[in-house]
This record gives sequence, structure tokens and C-alpha cells, in this order.
Amino acid sequence: MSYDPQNIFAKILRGEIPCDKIYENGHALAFRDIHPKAPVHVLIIPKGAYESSSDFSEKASAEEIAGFMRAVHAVAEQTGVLDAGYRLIANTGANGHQEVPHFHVHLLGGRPLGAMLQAGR
Ligand code: DGP
Repeated sequence: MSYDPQNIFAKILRGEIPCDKIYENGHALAFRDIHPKAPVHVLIIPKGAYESSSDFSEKASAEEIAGFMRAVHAVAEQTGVLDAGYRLIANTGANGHQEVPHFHVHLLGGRPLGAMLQAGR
């Protein structure tokens, strides 16, 4: 699978579609999820064209990875969830239920989130 430059997050990065921006640095952009599942639900995406978590971890430079992770921390700090805690999710591929083929991490918080997954094999 090759990166699709017409995916919705690529359009947000190019400014073709608006977003509720929370934070931006040289390597990452963070904005509120359009369908929030918690009081705080922010998506953090790299500015580079990476389709998934695997693609990003395999191919991104050390600077891109550092910039991305710093953005995750900045969002946690800015949204006030550092002390109470929060959850990071990176849905990847078909079994991971990844809908948008541009790597993104969901940062969720603002209430107790319960167990990570329902039991099941
Ligand atoms: P997933 O690929 O399943 O990890 O989740 C994609 C998320 O992206 C989903 O929670 C909804 C969100 N989303 C989809 N389209 C848009 C959009 O145009 N704007 C924003 N802010 N979020 C979007």
C-alpha cells in the first residue's frame, strides 16, 4: 500500500480542510477529533507522509520521531490531562481498525477511561 495524498489528514495538513488546532511544531500537528470519545480527544499527526504507525517507526528520521513525541507531551500538558492521566491509541491497519491512512495517535482523557479493551481472544 502506498501513501494516498488525498486522505483527509493530508488535506488538513495542506490547509484544504479546517481543523480545531491544539498544537503544532516543525514535525507534527495536533487537532481535536471530529467525533470525540472523551472530554479530551486530540489527534496528533506527523507532517510527513506516513500511512501508519509501522511506516512512521520504520522510516521517519530521529528528528521527526522526537518532534512527534514532543508534540504528544505538549498536547497532554496543554489539555490538562498530565496529572490525572490519559490514553494514547494508534490504530494500525485492518485489524487495528485504522480508518484514515495517515499515521495518527489519539490522545484521550478528561475522565476515567476504563479497561483498554473488552476481554476476548
Ligand atoms: P482511526 O483511523 O480509526 O484511528 O480514526 C480516525 C479518526 O479521525 C476518527 O476518530 C475520526 C477522525 N476524523 C475523521 N475525519 C476527520 C476530520 O475531517 N477532522 C477531524 N478533526 N477528525 C476526523
